[in-house]
Formats: sequence, structure tokens, C-alpha cells
Amino acid sequence: MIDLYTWSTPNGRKISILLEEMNVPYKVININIKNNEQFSKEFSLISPSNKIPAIVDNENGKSIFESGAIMLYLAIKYNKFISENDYWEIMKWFFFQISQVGPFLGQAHQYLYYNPGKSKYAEEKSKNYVKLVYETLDNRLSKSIYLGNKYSIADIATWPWIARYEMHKVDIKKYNNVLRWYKLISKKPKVIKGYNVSGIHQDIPQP
Ligand SMILES: N[C@@H](CCC(=O)N[C@@H](CS)C(=O)NCC(=O)O)C(=O)O
Repeated sequence: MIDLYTWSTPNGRKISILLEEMNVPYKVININIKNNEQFSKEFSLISPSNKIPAIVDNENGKSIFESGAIMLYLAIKYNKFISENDYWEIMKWFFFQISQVGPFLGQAHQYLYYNPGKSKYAEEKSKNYVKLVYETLDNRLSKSIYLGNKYSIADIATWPWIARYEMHKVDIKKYNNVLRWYKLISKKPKVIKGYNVSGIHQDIPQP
């Protein structure tokens, strides 16, 4: 059994969707980041940077923080959504999510959605990064159904971020391939289930 410390955010949803897709039993422990529960002493023993998500694997007592490390841990342990044939294709797109999609789109939430008008420079930079992310994904998805050659941790890591497209101030319909891929993944029953396991219930946005 995996204990999943999470909340209703893109990084949290990556893990609950992966656990659902893998059919691995897990228990949700809500860490309400709006109430600063991530800063409790108890939680910082599991997640030293005080961010969700984090897991504890009760089979061996291991605790893991950072969504990328958690996804790799689960994919390797259960040998699912990662494949030897397609390993490096998956890794490229998985690490693109971890290093660019998450940080750039996360900044867009702050500069373009929650705090517009505070810094022209930050908004301009952020718009360019959002464009880079959407164009890069769209280009890849014009050549492939999924980010790797098959449905993998790369898609599961990226999709919950694109589900916040309204906050990115882009017209997702202009990115035909991202839109096709987004809709394809939105219909997966385990994705629908894993989207709302914690925090505030939100419907999956339907462009
Ligand atoms: N690089 C981390 C980022 C985690 C992260 O930013 N978590 C956010 C929610 S998506 C959080 O816990 N925010 C609360 C805070 O920053 O105080 C990961 O991928 O796990």
C-alpha cells in the first residue's frame, strides 16, 4: 500500500492518475496547501522542501518527494508506463515536463493568471515560455499519438498541466495536436478517477 500525500494540483494529480492507471492500492492523505499544512514538522520529514506530492511505500518504508522521482520509482517498481524499447523517447519528454512544462506553466499561473499587471517583464517572459511549451508539445504530437511512442509516464506527467490551459492564456484550439492528445487522455477512465482524489473537486476542463 502506498500512502500518497497530495492536493488538487497538477503535480499531485500526476501521481494519483499514475497509481490509478497502474491499479496500485493507495491511501490519500490530504495536505491542504491553502491552509499551509505542507509546512508541518511531520510532513517535512517526508517532503523536505514542504511541497506536495510525496509518498511512503509501506512495503519497504521508503519515502519519496519530487513528483518526477515518485513517478520513476513507481514506474520502475511496477514496470508499467515505461518501456525498455521506448525508454529514451519517454525520458526525453518526461524530463521536458519536469524541467520546463511544470516550472514554466507554474510561473504562468502566477504572472498571467493570479497577478497580472504587476510586472510587464515577467508577463512577457512567461508568455514566451508558455508559447515554447505549447509549440514544442504540438510539434512532437504532430508526429506521434503520445509523447513517447506509447502512453507513458511522459503523458501522465504532462497532461494535468495542460488541463490548466485556461490559466496559460493560450487558445488551446490553435494547437491542434495538443488538443487531440489532451482530449484523448481526458477520456481515459483512470485519468478521470485520478483527477479528483484530493482537495477541491474540479471538473476536467473540456475545450
Ligand atoms: N518540483 C516539485 C514541485 C512541487 C510543487 O510545486 N508542489 C506545489 C503544488 S503543485 C506545492 O506543494 N505548493 C505549496 C507551496 O509551495 O507552499 C515536484 O515536481 O514535486
